[in-house]
Formats: sequence, structure tokens, C-alpha cells
Amino acid sequence: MKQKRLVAINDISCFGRCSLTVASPIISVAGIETTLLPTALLSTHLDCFPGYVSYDLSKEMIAIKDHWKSFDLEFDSIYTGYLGSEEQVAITCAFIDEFKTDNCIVVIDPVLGDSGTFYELFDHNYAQVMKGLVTKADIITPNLTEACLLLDIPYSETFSREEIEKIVKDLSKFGPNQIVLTSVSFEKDKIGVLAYDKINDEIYYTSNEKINVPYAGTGDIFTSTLCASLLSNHNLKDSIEIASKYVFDTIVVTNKMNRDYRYGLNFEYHLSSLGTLLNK
Ligand code: PXL
Repeated sequence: MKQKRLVAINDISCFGRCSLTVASPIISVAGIETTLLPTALLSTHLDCFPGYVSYDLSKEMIAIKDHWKSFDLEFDSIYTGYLGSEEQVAITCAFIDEFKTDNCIVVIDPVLGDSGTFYELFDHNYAQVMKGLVTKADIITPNLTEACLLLDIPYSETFSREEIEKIVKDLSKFGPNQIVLTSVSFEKDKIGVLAYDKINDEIYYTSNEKINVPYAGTGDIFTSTLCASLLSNHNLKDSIEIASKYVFDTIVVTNKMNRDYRYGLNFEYHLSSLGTLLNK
């Protein structure tokens, strides 16, 4: 029996349930060995916690990378999320160049923004640099805002199915074979995920009831679950369904708790069931 090993490149937001604090448990529960390359250490995520403290770990990332290389550590997957600066995107590109082998799946969540705008600290220059990282991916998981920023097209909440299919096909021209586009909505009360598999020229779509909540970390829970599912040998169609359903169930249970939205999603509630499903 061979256990797969993934490295997650993302920040540690100590409080608020996003990035590595969700990626690590979700990928581990699928039975995958999870290695962490932290990009920054923050007291909280950046969504509405005034006075947060943040420590950049760019230098440490290079030292950790070089140490791993010294004993030929290998990965079945490299998964990148929030990167704090253009320099960190460059370090991540170098990491992929050094560690990607033929059987290693590179999953890039090109974190740039949401709801039509950039996240704090990011701008068009940063989006340009992110395009370079995207060319190194096998799979990317942009939300619709990020897709538009990568393609330099105006954001809209009312793209038709035809326009969305053109967007995923255009994104695949950057290089990745699988495009998983999140926050797609064709019906008023639904929100979904549309995936394009370039090799088979197939499109898959799944949707759930739309619940308007701004929890930070939703995208991290989705992409972590997608990675866990794909590495557990579920196909792309099943994996987007598993990841979408897990995010939806997690939002439902969190909403019932009536807590401050900044505290993030109660992904722990359904975590063991997710593990059972993925290990089947
Ligand atoms: O992907 C969510 C996320 C990750 N890291 C930091 C964030 C957020 C969202 O707000 O602020 C630092």
C-alpha cells in the first residue's frame, strides 16, 4: 500500500478557519499525508479583524524548500492557495519547477478576489504574476471573479451558460487540463461549479441552493476537498459534487449556530463523514 503525499502552500491564519487550518485536516481525513509550506503567519484572516498581525515567511519558505530538496522529498500533489506577494508567487513557481515530477498533480487556487473585486493587497500587477503560476497547473480552481481577472474581461453576475463555457475553455489555454470554476450561477436561487476537462473535452456542472454568506475560507474548504477527492481516485465529475456538497452542508450547519461570520465555517461537523466517503 502506498500512501500519497501532498504539500499545501498557503498561509496560517491562526484564527478564522481558512488556508492551512482547513486544508490540513480535510486532506488528512482522506488518508493523504499532508506536508505544509506556510507562506505567512497571521493572527486572523484579513476579513474584518482590524489590527491583525502578519509575519511574512518568504525567506523561511526558501530555506524549507532547499532543505526538502537536500533529501529528495517527493510529492504526489502540490496545492497552492493564498500567496501574500509577487515574491511568494515567484518562490512557489520555483518550488513547482524543482518538485514537480511526471505523476505529481499541481492544483492552483489562483486567489485574487471575489464578488468582482480584488482582495485587500492584490491588484492588476499581482494578477499578471498569478497568470505565470497558472501556466504551471494541472488543475485550477478560480471563482468567477478570479477567472475574469485572469482573462482580463469584465466581471458579470449574469454570464450565460455559453459565455461560462467559453471562459473555462479560454482559461485552459493557459495550460491546465482541468478548470474548476466556482461561484457560477445560472438560476436565481442556485450557485454551482462548472468544470472543464480539456483532455476529454467534457463539461460537468453541479449546483446547490444559494445561501448568501461571506465566510472567509469557503474556497479553501472547497479546493482542499477537491484535492482530497481527486487524490483518493474519484473522477473530476464526482469530485466537484463531493466538494460542493461538503461546502453546502458545512454552510447549513454553521448558519444554524448563529455565530459571528468571521469565525469561519464549522467544517469540523461533517469532517468524519467526509473521511468515510472519500476512503470508500
Ligand atoms: O482564502 C481565504 C483567505 C486566506 N488567507 C487569508 C485571508 C483569506 C480570506 O480572507 O484573508 C490571509
